[in-house]
Amino acid sequence: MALTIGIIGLPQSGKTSLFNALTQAGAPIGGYATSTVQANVGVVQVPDARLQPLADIFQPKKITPTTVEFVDVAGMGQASQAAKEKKEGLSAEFLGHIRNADALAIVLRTFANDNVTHINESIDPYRDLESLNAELMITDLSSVERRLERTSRAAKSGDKKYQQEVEILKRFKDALEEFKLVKELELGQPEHTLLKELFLLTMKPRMYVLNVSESILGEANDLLDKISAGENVDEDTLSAELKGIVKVARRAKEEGSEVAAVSASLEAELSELPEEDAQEYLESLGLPKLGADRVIQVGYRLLNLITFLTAGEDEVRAWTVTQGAKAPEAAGKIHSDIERGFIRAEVVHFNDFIECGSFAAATKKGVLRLEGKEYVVKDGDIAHFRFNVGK
Ligand SMILES: Nc1nc2c(ncn2[C@@H]2O[C@H](COP(=O)(O)OP(=O)(O)OP(=O)(O)O)[C@@H](O)[C@H]2O)c(=O)[nH]1
Ligand SMILES: [Mg+2]
Repeated sequence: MALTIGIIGLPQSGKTSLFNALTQAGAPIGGYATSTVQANVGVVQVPDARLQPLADIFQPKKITPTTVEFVDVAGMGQASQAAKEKKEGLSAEFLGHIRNADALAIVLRTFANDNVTHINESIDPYRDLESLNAELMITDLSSVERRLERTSRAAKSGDKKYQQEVEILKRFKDALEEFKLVKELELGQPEHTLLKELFLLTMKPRMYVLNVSESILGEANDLLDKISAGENVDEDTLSAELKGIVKVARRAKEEGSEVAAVSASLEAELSELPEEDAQEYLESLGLPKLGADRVIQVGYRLLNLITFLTAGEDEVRAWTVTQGAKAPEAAGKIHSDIERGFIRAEVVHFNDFIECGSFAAATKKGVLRLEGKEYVVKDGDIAHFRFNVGK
């Protein structure tokens, strides 16, 4: 189960640069609006500050972080004229890459660079976001309308199930026509069931990645922090770019999306250096730690994922489960046999473990517990599963 984050945005917004910063894949970037047609796919390790302290204790042969996959696709805003006239939205090829993404990272150009064409001519990340949203909404609208046509026909038989579906689809249609994201609606169980089949783009959890010039990266991050903390921001004194950032951040807060600022080209260059050198260079510029790491971590959170750990002399390892997963499901990530033969889990939270320094000390202190099938795994749990496959 590779969880995937789709990187989308207008042409020349820095998607491939971000992809390279994230994956260190060195995919070719374009200085001209010819847009990547082929998708770039890469798997990245999720940085986790808990792995090293555990490794210091266990001295394992191997340290294995958990991973997320990123897909970098062609720029949007270039839907063929024919498709636009028919109001079909995005091309089938583009959709093929993005329909199955579990979340979206939406890259918004906020850097000035006279050598790089901007299809909307000026720097305005909020306007660009609106135009991207419009395309996503038109695409969703066409999926919803097609389904509505089919369901309406079926509902004529008087079947209650279809009638309810028609009601739901109409609600989606109205929302999209009013320029709302489907994810902004209040959704109950019947809606969620239907949404599983519709793969709507405006339903996906999203993160806005403001791709800023390195000269304003520090300020951009300060602003994002202030807005997320609900502090006041005096907009009058801000430059046009920073105003744009504030608008995007407010919108993100309102709709429950995440937001991050990076300098994609700087980070793509830095990703080719050894990590320590990159970190040192950033510090010499007075910049915070790598934004790419933040994008990975935020993406991971967006997907509603949590990490549990296993630790021993062979390996210290991070594993991914969905929030709410119970102990046997977590065990199944390691091996299906362990899920099948699950007996109990020995669980100690990372923080407690680090205080104790060993499993023996944790047991003595009573922070290492035995948990059963119904135990809901928490982020940062260190687990050891007892199982019996002989059954
Ligand atoms: N100054 C500056 N230039 C950038 C930044 N990010 C990207 N660029 C430049 O913008 C151009 C386009 O970057 P890409 O990463 O190829 O953008 P893209 O969104 O993948 O472009 P398409 O795939 O063609 O849609 C390249 O010349 C990059 O060097 C940035 O943060 N600052
Ligand atoms: Mg590209």
